[in-house]
Amino acid sequence: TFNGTWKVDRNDNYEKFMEKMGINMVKRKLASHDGLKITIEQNGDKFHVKESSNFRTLEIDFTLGVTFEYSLADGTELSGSWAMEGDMMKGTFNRKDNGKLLTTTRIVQNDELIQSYNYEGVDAKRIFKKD
Ligand code: MYR
Repeated sequence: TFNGTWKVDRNDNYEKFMEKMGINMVKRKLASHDGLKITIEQNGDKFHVKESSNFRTLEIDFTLGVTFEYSLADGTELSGSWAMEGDMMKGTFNRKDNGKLLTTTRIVQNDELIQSYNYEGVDAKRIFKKD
């Protein structure tokens, strides 16, 4: 289950990923130590996610398979949706500014939530532990 509060523990290739996204070095440095915490409440197809980091706090509701809008901390807007594939969440989003695809997955393994990201051929991961 994805339910619970998850705090980022470590990143894998996240700075390279952000560079590909066009985020400048100062912001990348800050973002790689953003203390991101996410609280996930799943009820069937419906999710409520609370996000908090050094940058902001926000709450978002979405339903699997239903398109919604999401803005990154730097203001970049995405539009897309999450789907469930087995025990993996698969997100398919497009940047609104250039139309390019950003894909992401979430899976819980060994008490860790692993979120992967892909943009323009660059893969990254953020690994979260139960808070
Ligand atoms: C959620 O489920 O937490 C809300 C929706 C998340 C949408 C996609 C997340 C992609 C985040 C990419 C971070 C990139 C930073 C450069």
